[in-house]
Amino acid sequence: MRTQVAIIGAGPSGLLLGQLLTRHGIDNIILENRSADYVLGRIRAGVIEQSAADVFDEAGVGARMRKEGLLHDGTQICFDGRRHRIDFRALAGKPVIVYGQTEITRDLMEARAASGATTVYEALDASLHDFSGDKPRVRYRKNDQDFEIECDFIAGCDGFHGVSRQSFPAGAIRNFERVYPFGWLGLLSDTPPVSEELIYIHHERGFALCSMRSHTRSRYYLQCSLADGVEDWSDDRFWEELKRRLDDEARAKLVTGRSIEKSIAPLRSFVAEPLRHDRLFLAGDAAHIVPPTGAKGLNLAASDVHYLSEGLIEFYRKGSPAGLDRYSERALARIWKAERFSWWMTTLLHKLPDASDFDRKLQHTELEYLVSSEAAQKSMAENYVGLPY
Ligand code: FAS
Ligand code: PHB
Repeated sequence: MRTQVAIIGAGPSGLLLGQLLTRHGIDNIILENRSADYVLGRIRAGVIEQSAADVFDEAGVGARMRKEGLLHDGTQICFDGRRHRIDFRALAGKPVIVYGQTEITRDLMEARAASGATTVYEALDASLHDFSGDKPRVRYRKNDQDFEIECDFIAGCDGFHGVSRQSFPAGAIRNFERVYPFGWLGLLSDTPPVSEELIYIHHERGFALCSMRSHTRSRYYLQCSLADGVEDWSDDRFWEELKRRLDDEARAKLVTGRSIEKSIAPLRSFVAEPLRHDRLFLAGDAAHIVPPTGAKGLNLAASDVHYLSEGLIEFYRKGSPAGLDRYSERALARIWKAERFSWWMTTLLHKLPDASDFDRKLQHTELEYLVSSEAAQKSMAENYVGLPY
């Protein structure tokens, strides 16, 4: 088989890149080692920046998001049992869109199927070859048969545990990482949200987040120990712990119900540099991970793909490598700012196990400063709604 761009991974990054390239007449094949149903079954991000929404529009997959997504003009920060609103519209001039990653992925899958572009699901043991020359190749196995794809470029969109970043030659990539000593226990339920906007809660028992997918479907998170397994958390235990961390008004409004999904995600900050080795590029979680506190993971994937697709389109349309040569530096500039913000939100809001009394006083002072300073709120708002591309 031959294509122009071989994409590894059919998560949001791979599907979005594939859709943009296809719309510009650039042939591409996506290899995904899981089934489409498995990919759709993963419950992840919920908040879309306007800039990412614009990329989804450009890819022709923004219609349902614009119709069904919820526009949020602000968010709530809760500590000491009191809520404080951060007004995105007033402080940063725009809202965010609350729309589940699952739905974006579904929209991208449907658009790709309609375009006739090739996605190979359950493509196993992908291996990347000769990407330092001008004839890169990707090999994979499907139904006990071996296949090989010749291509011009390989886009590694295969997430943190994928094969692409691991395929960089030894010494050709540097990893920067911070692992947090706690996880997020997430629960999805067909119950009405406790408030119109998201509530980020700093509590002595641990962080909690009240989010949503619609007016009838809620998404909640509790900071939990990394020693916890999902089996340790019955629905009843989850709801009782969440009630302890909610303020009085939210506790009174909380509607509990059966979980339709429950999972624990570890939290880490991670960046790989550079994002390119000759004809192999990294985008999305293959290149970086952020703690979900700042709702940046999916949105960074969108900006990476925006930059990379621009470079590839310029290469095929004008024969210029300039955009591809700038990709890594351009993407990393925005990635590191999102890493900073996600780290700041995480250390501000979570119960930090190894914090001294001084650290805890400083954390509380940071919260008090945020809710009492317009300048501090403006900084949070401009980062939360998304810095410019
Ligand atoms: P993804 O990991 O989504 O997709 C990579 C794809 O590549 C997967 O489908 C995988 O099966 C495939 N793949 C892997 N190895 C392969 C191989 N060798 N061959 C072929 N295919 C391969 N972000 C937020 O903003 N908010 C959140 O609340 C949030 N929660 C998250 C919870 C979890 C458990 C995780 C892991 C991430 C979460 N994220 C969250 C971040 C998440 O939304 C990512 O940023 C987003 O999925 C990035 O998309 P991709 O880069 O496509 O990576
Ligand atoms: C979610 O709804 O899944 C969500 C929202 C905001 C975050 C993280 C996750 O910061």
